[in-house]
Amino acid sequence: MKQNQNTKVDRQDGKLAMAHFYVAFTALAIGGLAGLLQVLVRSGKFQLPAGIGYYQILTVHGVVLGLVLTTFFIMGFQLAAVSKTAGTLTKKQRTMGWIGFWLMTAGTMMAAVMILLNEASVLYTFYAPLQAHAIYYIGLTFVVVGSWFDGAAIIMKYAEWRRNNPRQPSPLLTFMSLVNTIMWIVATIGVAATVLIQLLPWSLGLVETVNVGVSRTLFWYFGHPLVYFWLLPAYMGWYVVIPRVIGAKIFSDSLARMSFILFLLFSIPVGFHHQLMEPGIDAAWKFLQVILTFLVVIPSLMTAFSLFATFEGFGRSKGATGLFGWLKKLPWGDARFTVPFIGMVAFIPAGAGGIVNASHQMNQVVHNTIWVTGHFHLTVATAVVLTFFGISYWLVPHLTGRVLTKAMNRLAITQGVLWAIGMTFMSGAMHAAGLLGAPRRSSFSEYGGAAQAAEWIPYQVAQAIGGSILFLAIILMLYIFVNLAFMAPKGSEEFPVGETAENAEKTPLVFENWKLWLGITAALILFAYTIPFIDLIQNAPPGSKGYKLW
Ligand code: HAS
Repeated sequence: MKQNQNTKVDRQDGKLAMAHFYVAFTALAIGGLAGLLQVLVRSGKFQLPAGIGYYQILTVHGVVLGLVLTTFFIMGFQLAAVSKTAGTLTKKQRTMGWIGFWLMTAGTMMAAVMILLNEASVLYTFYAPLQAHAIYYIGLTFVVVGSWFDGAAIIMKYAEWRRNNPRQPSPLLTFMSLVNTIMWIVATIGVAATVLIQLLPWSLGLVETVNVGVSRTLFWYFGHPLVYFWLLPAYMGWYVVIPRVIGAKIFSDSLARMSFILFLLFSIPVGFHHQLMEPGIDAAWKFLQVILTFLVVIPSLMTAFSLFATFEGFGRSKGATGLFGWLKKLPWGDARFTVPFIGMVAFIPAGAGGIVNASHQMNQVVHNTIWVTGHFHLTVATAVVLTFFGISYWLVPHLTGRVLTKAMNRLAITQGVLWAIGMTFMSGAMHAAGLLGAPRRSSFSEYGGAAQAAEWIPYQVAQAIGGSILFLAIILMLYIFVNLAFMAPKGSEEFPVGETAENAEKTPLVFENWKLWLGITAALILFAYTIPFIDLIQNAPPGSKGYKLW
């Protein structure tokens, strides 16, 4: 489909997206500082001042980076992408977006205050029986409900576009934003259920106990699609933006849509792969969800295939020869390409690690070790976040009417390279220490004796070195963000939207058949979860009274 490359995101829509980015990058500053403190504490060479607890800092880090930075960035990016490709938001749609933004911001403040008061040191997964102050749960509910308002704006724009353009495939970026939004809404029903039906009444003292198995299962019903909610906007950048940045075409519009639909279908009924070591869930259901997990790997393999095809096709069109000759033809001096590319390279070992995690027997080796922390620092904290940074390098100046100068572009590449070095140390050491059995989510002092800890000290030091380099990279990123938002020279920066290769097949309309896709999604969820939930509720442990959710 032909895109008008010169269309700019409307100024009002740009303000809405930028509001989301201000919160996202403030979260990066706070969460990054908490991360630095954590690796220093884990190295055993530093103690937190003023009675601040390790779990308090860990909660700040996880909530602020894993939930706040991501949700605000993603919603801001998707709103801008929809406005660019499906047209300026109507007043009603924009108002929905603003309501969403303010609800999410209010919720974030509520949760943040509770964490700072040490009333909610329950980590970003807030598993029962850890209990937080009710205001923390209410705050998180506001964040989720706010994101639904943002999502409603995206859905409304898509519906309007389809009405005005019958029997035509929607613009690819709009389609992708819509799929990610639908997946998010379906997934957040799980977390909303555990918070509103279980955790909040329990925290308010209305009930005495909680069915922990049910609450963890509802959390992971949400928790795995959550990681794809982070990933899909990065894939939007890889499929649609990167081809335009390097001067190539999108390999196949249909393949891109197909992979997004597969994520919608298979990302939700797989939460048990986070619970493989837990009692209360029959092994047969775990096995089924492991199979479904391997199915959700397929769209990532399709993405890798498509990206290799785009890069190789482009390189060969420029005269590249040999197996990897195309690598030399890529625009290494352009931060909009190089920084997300580092993310793609990181995603190869990251994905392989995910496959290890999902393999039931191997999960016994790595579960609850710091290997898992290493895994998610390569996935979300490198592949995804570096792509978000790469997007910011052109999107922020596009929205603020400024340009990415040569000096900022150089600094941005330095930022990406520093990130790669820091993360190689930090995540590499986490993977290695995890294989030696080092636990995750625990501070140095809780390792159970110096002799045991001694084995892991070199790895803790490597993590501290890596974490400190990463913190430098965060400072650079924040500096570049402030420059692009407020100081860079005025001008016009392109919003790059790729076009499909001329010889690609026509996109079939079946991808827009939501009755079909939502129907299959619902059927798979019901199949994978109904009986296990009945089991968990009927066979709740002794001590649960009356209604077995508590
Ligand atoms: Fe995961 C735990 C399985 C992907 C995030 N994961 C986590 C946790 C997080 C997380 C946050 O089965 C911890 C949760 C907690 O707090 O407990 N994960 C997987 C699998 C995948 C996977 C099978 N995870 C992700 C992504 C994440 C993420 C994406 C965030 C964005 N994960 C697990 C499991 C656990 C888990 C278990 C529980 C562990 C436990 O025991 O607790 C797959 O989706 C991965 C598929 C990916 C690929 C890679 C494709 C490569 C591409 C790049 C192409 C590169 C190019 C450049 C073209 C198959 C697309 C080429 C250039 C050259 C020069 C070569």
